[in-house]
Amino acid sequence: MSSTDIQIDEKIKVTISEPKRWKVILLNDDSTPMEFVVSLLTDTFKHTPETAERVMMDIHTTGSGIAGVYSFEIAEAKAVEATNQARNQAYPLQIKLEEE
Ligand code: TYC
Repeated sequence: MSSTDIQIDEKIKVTISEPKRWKVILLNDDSTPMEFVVSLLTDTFKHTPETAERVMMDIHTTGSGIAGVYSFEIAEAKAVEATNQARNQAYPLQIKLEEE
């Protein structure tokens, strides 16, 4: 190495972490019909009729339940889609996103 050479002594640390996942949580209420929630769970959240019925009853009895877990963008899109479907029929269904 000559006296004009520059020595770069740099350590680059690369940290890669898994993208965060988000739970789409449906809240219970008194007036959204059970059949509507079951159809949301099958159509928008791709549940089978059996798991949709179980998740809906779980929300109905405990107050809330997880419809699905996704990347933020997908979770947000599904929450907006499900909320729009509920509002189109004037149902008060509330949906929230929570980091896993
Ligand atoms: N509690 C509602 C009823 O008895 C049913 C319901 C289930 C509503 C789940 C919202 O996220 C919900 N019709």
